[in-house]
Amino acid sequence: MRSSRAPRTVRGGLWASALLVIVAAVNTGGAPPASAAPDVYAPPLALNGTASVFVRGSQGDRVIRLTDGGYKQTGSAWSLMPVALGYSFESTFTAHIGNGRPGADGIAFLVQGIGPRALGGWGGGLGYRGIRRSVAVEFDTYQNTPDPSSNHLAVVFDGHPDSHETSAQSPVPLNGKPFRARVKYDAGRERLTVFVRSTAKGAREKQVLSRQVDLARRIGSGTAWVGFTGATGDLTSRQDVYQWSLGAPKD
Ligand SMILES: [Ca+2]
Repeated sequence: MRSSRAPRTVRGGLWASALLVIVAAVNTGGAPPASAAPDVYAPPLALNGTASVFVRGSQGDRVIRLTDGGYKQTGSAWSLMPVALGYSFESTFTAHIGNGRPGADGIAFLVQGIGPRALGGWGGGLGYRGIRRSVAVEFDTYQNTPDPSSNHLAVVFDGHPDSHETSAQSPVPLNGKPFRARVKYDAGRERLTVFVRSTAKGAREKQVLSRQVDLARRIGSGTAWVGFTGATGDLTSRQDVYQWSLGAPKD
C-alpha cells in the first residue's frame, strides 16, 4: 500500500478523539476493532523506501514495518493528516525492533516540515539524516561514534543524528522486546517530553527526555508532518511500529 497521492491537508485541526476513532474505523478495512485501544490512530500513510504496512492479529493492529531485515535499508511513514503545532499533543506507540539478535540501527519519531516524501539516510542516519526542518526523537540500537550507547534515546534537530540536543540511556531494552513510548508536546511551555515503558503488565512509564523546543518556530511552519523513520546498515533489524495514537495530551 504505497501512496502516490498528494497530501490532504486538514487545516486548523485541534486533534479530537472522536475524529481519530472515525479515522481508525474507516481504515481497518473490516478488521476487528482494536479492543482497549479506542484512540488508535490510523490515518492514510505515505510510505517511502523500505516502509510497508499490514494488519496483524485478532486485535487488527496496523503494523508499520520500517525495515524488514535487509542491509542498508531506509524507510519512512508519514501521516497524510498534518498536525497543527500551535496546540499541545501527544503520540504513543509500540515499537518492536530486532530479529532475535543484536541489530541496527533503530527508529525515530519525527515532526517535520518537508513533506510526505521525506526520507533520510541509512545506517546511523536512522532514516532521518538529512531531513531538514525536523525534530526527531530517536530510539537508537547501535552505537555510532557520536552515540552514548547502543540503547539510547535522543532529541535531534534538523536531521543531524550526530548532534544530540539531549540524550539518555533507555530504561528498557530497545532491541529484542516490544516497548511503549509516549512523546508529549506542551505548546504553551514549548517543551517536548519523552516517556518509555516495557509492555509487561503493570510496567511503569519512565520519563527519559525533556527538551525545550518551539516546534512551529523550529520547523518554520504552523503545521507539520508526523511519522516514523528507520534504517539498517551492515547490521540489520526488522523494525515495526504499531498501536499508534495521536491526540490531545491526557495529563
Ligand atoms: Ca546509532
